[in-house]
Amino acid sequence: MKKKVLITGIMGQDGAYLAKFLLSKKYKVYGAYRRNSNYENNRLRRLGIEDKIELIDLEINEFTSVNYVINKIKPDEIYNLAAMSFVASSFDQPLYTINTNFFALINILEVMKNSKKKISLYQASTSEMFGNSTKKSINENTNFDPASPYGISKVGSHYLVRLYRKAYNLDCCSGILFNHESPLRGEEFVTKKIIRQLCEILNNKRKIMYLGNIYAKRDWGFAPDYVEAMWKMLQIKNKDDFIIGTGKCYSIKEFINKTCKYLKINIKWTGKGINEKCINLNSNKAIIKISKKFYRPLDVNHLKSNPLKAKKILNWAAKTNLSAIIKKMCDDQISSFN
Ligand code: NAP
Ligand code: F7E
Repeated sequence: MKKKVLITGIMGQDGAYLAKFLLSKKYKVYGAYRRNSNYENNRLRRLGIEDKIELIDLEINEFTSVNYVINKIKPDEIYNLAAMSFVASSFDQPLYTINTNFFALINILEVMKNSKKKISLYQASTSEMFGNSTKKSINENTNFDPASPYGISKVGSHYLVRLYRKAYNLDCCSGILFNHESPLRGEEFVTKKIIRQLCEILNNKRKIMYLGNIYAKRDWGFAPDYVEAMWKMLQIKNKDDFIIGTGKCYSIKEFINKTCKYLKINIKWTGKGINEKCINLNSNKAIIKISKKFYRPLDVNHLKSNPLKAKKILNWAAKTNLSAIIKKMCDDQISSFN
């Protein structure tokens, strides 16, 4: 019989890639979504899997809804990916963020605790839990120091999963994933924003883009590589938490330089701080300026993973480097204009 899986946040970047991956592993995929969303840019359709998934309307913050859906499907595995995932917005909507990212998980864990069937759970933890850790590279033993309501909501969830694993012997784990990007990345995240807006500038659809802190560094991987790591975590017998990343990090400015190189836009940087600008050498005009609007009340300046444990125990390592990710995202963006 086919294994059954329930994915919350199925309409998001990771939900879509994970669904595609699990279909290739012959799972019966149930996708939980919220009915009132706008699905113009339906990622499941973009991956050609929309018709292969059973979509289920689920209110993750309503215990009765979560209880009903899980007991009806009786999944073998649950991947809890639904979240208010945009760190900047979490400063404006702290309560909503904590409701979605923390309290909803209690509903799932409580249903699992009372279920006769053994269900395995994957929880989407994040490098944001480490905040401005002073460690040069982060592993599973690094202390948490979250720097946003988003980070705090995810630390809480991370500890909930550990608690239910230890106290009730539930088969659950958390993947501590560093930033991962793809052509399906949400428009608000910095990689997608940079690529979209630079492609628009190249195609004379836009004159200028505004960014915030371009000196923050991130460990960027490729989302399809990372969903495989999620699945691998649920296949091991003794559940544990794993860091998933590339082990390399780059600043936003370096990301821009690499993207401009791929798009063949000749640039130079001038000025400092809020007056820093990126000039297009062909037109001699500024194409990037800094705006305070995109600064966060508190930012995470440096994130680099040490994914050794995942390599040793899961035999998982990131396959796609940053230049390859930029190429895929730029090619997809350019083709969307045609
Ligand atoms: P995403 O594209 O923003 O997708 C999140 C999904 O959650 C969306 O489908 C969204 O629904 C859904 N959602 C948001 N609020 C909800 C609510 N109140 N009720 C039900 N569903 C809700 O995020 P992602 O990049 O795929 O990330 C997946 C998970 O991994 C998230 O938990 C994120 O926090 C975590 N994570 C991501 C990264 C990363 O770099 N991508 C790294 C570490 C951890 P709509 O489609 O209706 O908006
Ligand atoms: O910001 C800086 C910004 O929004 C990256 C989520 O998937 O990964 C993601 O969170 C950096 C930050 O991602 C702009 O200040 C500068 O330092 O792309 P981002 P994030 O905050 O790292 C983690 C692992 C998650 O778990 C999250 O769910 O870029 N930055 N200028 C900017 N960021 C944005 N969005 N827009 C700017 O204009």
